[in-house]
Amino acid sequence: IGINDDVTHLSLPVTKDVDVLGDDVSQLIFYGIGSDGTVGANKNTVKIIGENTDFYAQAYFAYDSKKSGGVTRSHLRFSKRPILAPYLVKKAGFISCSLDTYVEKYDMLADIKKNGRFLLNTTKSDEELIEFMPNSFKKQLAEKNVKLYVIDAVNLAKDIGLGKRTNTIMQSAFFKLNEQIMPYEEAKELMKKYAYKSYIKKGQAVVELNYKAIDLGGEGIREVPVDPAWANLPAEEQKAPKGLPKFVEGIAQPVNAIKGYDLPVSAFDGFEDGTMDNGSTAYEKRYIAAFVPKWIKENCIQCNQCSFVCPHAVIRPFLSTEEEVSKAPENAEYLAAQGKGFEGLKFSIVVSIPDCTGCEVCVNTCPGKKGEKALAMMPIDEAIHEGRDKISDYFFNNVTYKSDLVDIAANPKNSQFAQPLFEFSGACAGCGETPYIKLLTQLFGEDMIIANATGCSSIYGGSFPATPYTTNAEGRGPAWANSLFEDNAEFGFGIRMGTETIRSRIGVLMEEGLEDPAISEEVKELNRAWLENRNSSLETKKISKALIPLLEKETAASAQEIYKLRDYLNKRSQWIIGGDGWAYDIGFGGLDHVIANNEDVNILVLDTEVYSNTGGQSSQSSPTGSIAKFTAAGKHGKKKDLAAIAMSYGHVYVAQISSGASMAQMLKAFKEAESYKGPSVIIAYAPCIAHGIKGGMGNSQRQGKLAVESGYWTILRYDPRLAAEGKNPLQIDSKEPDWDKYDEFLSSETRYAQLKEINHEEAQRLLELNKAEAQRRYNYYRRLAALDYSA
Ligand SMILES: Cc1ncc(C[n+]2csc(CCOP(=O)(O)OP(=O)(O)O)c2C)c(N)n1
Ligand code: SF4
Ligand code: SF4
Ligand code: SF4
Repeated sequence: IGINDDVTHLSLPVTKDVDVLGDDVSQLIFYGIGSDGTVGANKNTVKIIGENTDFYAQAYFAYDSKKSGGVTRSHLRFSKRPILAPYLVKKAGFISCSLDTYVEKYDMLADIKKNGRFLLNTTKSDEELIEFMPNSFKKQLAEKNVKLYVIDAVNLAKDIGLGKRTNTIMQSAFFKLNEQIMPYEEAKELMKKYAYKSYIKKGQAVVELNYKAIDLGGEGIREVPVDPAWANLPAEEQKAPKGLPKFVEGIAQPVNAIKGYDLPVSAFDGFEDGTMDNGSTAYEKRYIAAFVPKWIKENCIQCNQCSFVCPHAVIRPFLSTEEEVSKAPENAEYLAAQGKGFEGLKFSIVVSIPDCTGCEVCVNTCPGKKGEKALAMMPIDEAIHEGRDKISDYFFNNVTYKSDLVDIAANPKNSQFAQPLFEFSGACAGCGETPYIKLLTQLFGEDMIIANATGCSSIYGGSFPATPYTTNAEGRGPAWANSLFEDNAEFGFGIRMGTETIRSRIGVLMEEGLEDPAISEEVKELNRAWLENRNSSLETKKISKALIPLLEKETAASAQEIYKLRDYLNKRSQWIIGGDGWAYDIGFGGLDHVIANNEDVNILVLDTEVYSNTGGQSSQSSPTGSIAKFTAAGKHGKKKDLAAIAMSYGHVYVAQISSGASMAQMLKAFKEAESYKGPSVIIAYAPCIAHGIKGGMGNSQRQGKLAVESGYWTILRYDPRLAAEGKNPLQIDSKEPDWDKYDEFLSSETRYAQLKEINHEEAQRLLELNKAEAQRRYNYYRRLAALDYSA
């Protein structure tokens, strides 16, 4: 324990670790990718060894705060004597690493013993690997006389049909290389026994796949000879890019390299209050995907759907001018841009290779041409080899966004020409929540203030030192803060009241200015325009642009005060965001109180139908029969109808949306909610890893579509402005459901499909109730939508 306090000089010096454990203690570290199952496999390993040998076991798991795709470290010890040592392993005899790009990112060998063994999962050949490993890594391998083993678990898993799950293969490889703990054949039998327990709920087929993975893990290892001459390699030049923001260089990068512990107190100078620089995720460059999409331009219809659905804002359409084309890397690809106003521009779909999670949502959504998709996955090594990361670097940093050429809010295609001000978040690959937030920032990001409830959206939204909320070329972007789980609606409401109080002060000053002969006529004209259009984002944006430079020259006290308050001239777009655990349950009282008031706030509920962030506990949004934590045998109660509750007020704008079902309806709902001068509630169906979608999260958008087609989820909009015109305010936007597809939907998600296995007798009854409830809700909306409002 210690602290390097170079500010108050009250340091507690950090002493060197002392390792008092003998060589008879096996000390191991496993580097994994968040949600790849490494931690789960290690917990299993601890059970296997702890329960079946006379070894004592110690395990400690360290994570970052990415929802998935971050780095996990499992610190394990096994010994015949009781283990009296702090948890973090500092002298490992064996280190396993599930992702080869970590070799460049983390100083993993700092913690390996002399003569230790290092196991790496890589698709690279020996030659490619030797070329790829940085000198500092090779040098340590040679100096510490480490034995280097590799296994291509990625392709082994793919070949046997396990997709991206490499954890069991890596676990088996670990046992093969650590027979000092247990003979491999015995370990193999035990691994199979424990795999059966872990996976039988998912069916015998999954169990069999894991058996195969266990067999392959022992067979697929090869040793890569370490050249003793590597010890003499010169350390590589530090390639740190120039001009990085102070926050990124001084804090974010060391923390991301797992060197945050070494930071002195002075590194936090200027950041003492916990604020972060915007857009820090753009500097992470995680390279976590094994496969990334490539654009097949011949099949592209320039629809921008890939960009719309990408949960990570990684794939984007760019429009290049001739000049931008001339400066681009040679192998950049283009089509002639289609669309009014795009004459002379070139269209490209570009994937930011280092930020891609490989979720495949874009590929699965791409309509392509005549049945041929315009996107296909390719190995990331190949993409890098072809220089695709350099191309994306050029586009993302040098080609400007041409959003002013179109009305970005007119349709989903246009919306994607706007810069997302929420990018590269640490949400799970394929997350169903993030496309909603991304689109909001494309539409309103410049003037947005977000109050965020605790939940997944607060973790991927801002976990120190990473925030995906970023700024545009003019330095404008969303302001974001997280208060508590239980008070978020009130928190956002309070921010709105605060900003409006300041804007009211501007109004008073402008009224005063109109009477002041010292103020120019030009300024007065703009003051009048502002007073008339104070609540229009479009108009206030235009007015402030013209007014601010003029105010700078005015000497009157009122004008100077307005100049000081200039950040508040634009209408603010106040958003209150959170999950269903917040909105339906713990923050419901506050949400209800806020919508009962007639303030102009917009509430977005990211409805995963469970408390996703804490591992999938049941909420009032979870439907009957769904399996979640606390309802392991299927939920008996009903799903709350939040939309109906909100509609019952009459003055609240309400929408239910599902991006997979209708991008256009989702866009419409966002626009209407923002323009409505009262409270708005949008409930967004968000597929989540907690649902156990068959085929994985690459199908999240397809699932959102099926949910609506089958009647499981109804998309609708309730606009009180229509009632004022004598029209029915409620419109159901989905077609009459095809109820025959209902079972197809339920069977395609483990949260329902499993019920038949674990609660067979109840399954039919509960799932029928689930469907009956969906039908009741749909019929209720239909009746509401048919009411006559003309009288
Ligand atoms: C008062 C309180 N209770 C519990 C928690 C722990 N907690 C943090 S996030 C979360 C779940 C959030 O679920 P939800 O609102 O559905 O959002 P999601 O994670 O699904 O996006 C819980 C229970 C907390 N932070 N505060
Ligand atoms: S694979 Fe996923 S993260 Fe990568 S570009 Fe496609 S949708 Fe985005
Ligand atoms: S979704 Fe497919 S067709 Fe549409 S723009 Fe993207 S790559 Fe082109
Ligand atoms: S909502 Fe689900 S998929 Fe998205 S980040 Fe949270 S746990 Fe992952």
